[in-house]
Amino acid sequence: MLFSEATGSGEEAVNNKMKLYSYWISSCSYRVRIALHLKGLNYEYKAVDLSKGEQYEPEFLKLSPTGYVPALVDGDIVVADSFAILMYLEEKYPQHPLLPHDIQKRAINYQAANIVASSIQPNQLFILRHIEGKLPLLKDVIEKGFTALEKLLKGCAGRYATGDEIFLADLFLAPQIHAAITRFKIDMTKFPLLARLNEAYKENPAFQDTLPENQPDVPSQVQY
Ligand SMILES: N[C@@H](CCC(=O)N[C@@H](CS)C(=O)NCC(=O)O)C(=O)O
Repeated sequence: MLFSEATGSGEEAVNNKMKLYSYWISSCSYRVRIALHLKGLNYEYKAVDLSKGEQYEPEFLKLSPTGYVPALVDGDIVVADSFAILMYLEEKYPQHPLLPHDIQKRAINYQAANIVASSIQPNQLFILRHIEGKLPLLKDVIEKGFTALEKLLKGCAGRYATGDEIFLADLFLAPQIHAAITRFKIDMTKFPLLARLNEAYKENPAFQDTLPENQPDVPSQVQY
């Protein structure tokens, strides 16, 4: 079998379970893991080892045409791309809504999510390899995005990004802040609001159980 499985339950139960194709350190996968946890959805963890190139296997490309994780299989439905998966989960499983009712807050959630996904993140391996050794450049991009997020969220943050409940923005922020600290050694004292949100994430199991280092495919020696 190509992708390693992380559940030991009976075969029938496993077959009926949603499957999440994920990689431990992938922040796009981490977002989806948080949503599944918040919505109380059980899933089978299918590890796609990006370091071994498993994302290029034809079997995986059938699920994710770009060859990127995450991908979700829910019965007959296959969805790839974290944003699409989150929207799918939101519509199919409305428990613990990922978007607030208030239209302005909804818009801020979309904006914060997209700042992370489009303005900060170059997660594709070919880009990362291309700019290897240019850590200061990556740090600048992250810090520019974080500066924008601090401004955006200043008026509306509560315990979480847009109030006292966890919404979409938090699902994008927590993995990005985690990566900024562990992989890019960003000094978070420059971003007090984001640092405070990160403290709240640290106290919440939806963010902790789904951390990269708590995934079944984490290597024995964690190296960020
Ligand atoms: N827009 C996609 C981006 C997914 C993405 O960049 N995934 C990265 C890991 S976070 C990946 O699979 N990289 C594998 C590669 O570049 O070969 C999403 O949000 O899911």
